[in-house]
Amino acid sequence: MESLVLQQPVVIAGLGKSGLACARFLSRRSIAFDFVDTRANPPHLGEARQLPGLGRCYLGSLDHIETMNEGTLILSPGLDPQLPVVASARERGVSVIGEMELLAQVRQEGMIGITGSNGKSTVTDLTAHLIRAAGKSAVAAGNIGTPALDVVDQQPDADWLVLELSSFQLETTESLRLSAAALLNLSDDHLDRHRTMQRYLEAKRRIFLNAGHAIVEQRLQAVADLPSSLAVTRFGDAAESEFRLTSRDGETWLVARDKPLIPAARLALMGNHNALNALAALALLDAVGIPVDEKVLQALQEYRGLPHRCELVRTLGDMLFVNDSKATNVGAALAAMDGLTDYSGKIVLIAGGDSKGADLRPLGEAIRLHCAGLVLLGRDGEKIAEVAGPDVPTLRASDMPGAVLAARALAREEGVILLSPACSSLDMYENFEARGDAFRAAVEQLPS
Ligand code: UMA
Ligand code: ADP
Repeated sequence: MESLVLQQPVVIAGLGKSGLACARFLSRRSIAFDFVDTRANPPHLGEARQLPGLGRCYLGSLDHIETMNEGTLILSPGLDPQLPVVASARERGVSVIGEMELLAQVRQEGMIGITGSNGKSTVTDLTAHLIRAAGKSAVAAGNIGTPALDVVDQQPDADWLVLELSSFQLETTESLRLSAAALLNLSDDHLDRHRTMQRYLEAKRRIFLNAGHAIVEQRLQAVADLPSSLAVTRFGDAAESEFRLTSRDGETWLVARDKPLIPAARLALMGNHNALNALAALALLDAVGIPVDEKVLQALQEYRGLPHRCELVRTLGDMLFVNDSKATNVGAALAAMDGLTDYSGKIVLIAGGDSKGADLRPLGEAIRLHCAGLVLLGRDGEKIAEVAGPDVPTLRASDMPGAVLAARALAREEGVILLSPACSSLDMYENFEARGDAFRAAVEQLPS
């Protein structure tokens, strides 16, 4: 195993998935560490206590960080680097890093990174799937749920690590060397933490530090402010994009460098936003020298996507039930409504939850344009009712079975009942998966 030197003391802040992966990584390298967590009983305490190398666990507050005058603080993504206790440790000379910075110390090649407000998991998973179809080994990791530090040690021979990188992870990353890095899109999200869109963008742009090739949604090229030395491929629906959607004989096609690839209608994925995601994945392969050949295009068409992202869960007569529980921000819900072009005006939207301080007005416009009805569920439902206005037929529900029944009551004979909440689920559910599972269960209960 390579040698890794971290200045002692080493303290891991946060004992979630990422913190535990950092601990295992250090433990395997015989590097001593302590833990600190604001929670009295953080999720992975039991497992962490078994690890050789663990010193002490300081639980219930981050106060222990105040005793650090040197050393390394490994911050979990859920903790804000701007917290006063962290900022002052940095000022005292403590090195504040995150999981991806540790990854950068042990792997410098064969890595692709993907960030953006929406579509990261889909593009990450799809890119790994397409690389495998091209005959190379690839593992998806990072924010998608499998910590990168587990993967790098368990599958060191993988040709490619395809990393989903959140703004939270990028904030504490300096040296990651990505062969190709994609910025998919940018819309209002996580402003409760980043405060301004500018700071949110600054975090996302860090994906291009040291990158070999940038893949950027065409409209974002200007704001991404890329160094002129960096090779750039644009994707989007405008003519100047190297990877673009183009209308040919009334059909939308995916086109790469003027070569038509396949009609978008052949994708198993639903919605225009997913056709853009497909272009981003193809552009990433192209950027790292993997040819977009017949095998890759076949695998692209067969790819059905991840659960909870515009996932068709049932058809009843001419009524579709679509689970888009992962739409935890306004941009994602807009993409779902805009993307279901054949059903505009016939959508009954189930929305609400924790809106994370977002500007909901664009959601109101889309609801008025595309929806036959609106069902509100969760904390910020009334804020959505306000932006949608009085002309949209609206019902309120207190649980998911009630929401699905209310949506049916508002729906016409044909159309889509769409769970695309535009909000995080955490006011009512453990996570977006639990919310999506509750939707699926309620839909399955409906009599045929
Ligand atoms: N927390 C505390 N006290 C602490 C430390 C954390 O209350 O001392 C809270 C955080 O505020 C947060 C929760 O615990 O509400 C989880 O934070 P964490 O840093 O422990 O998270 P992990 O379990 O390590 O999971 C993280 C990512 N979570 C976050 O960024 C919040 C996971 O992304 C990721 O899959 C995992 O690492 C593996 O890399 C999840 C996520 O929600 C899916 N990401 C956000 C998003 O996609 O929008 C960015
Ligand atoms: P992320 O990992 O960035 O959260 P996901 O692939 O998990 O992205 O999708 C999250 C949500 O965003 C889903 O509701 C999905 O339908 C929607 N979505 C996916 N791709 C895009 C896109 N390119 N633009 C806007 N919304 C998207």
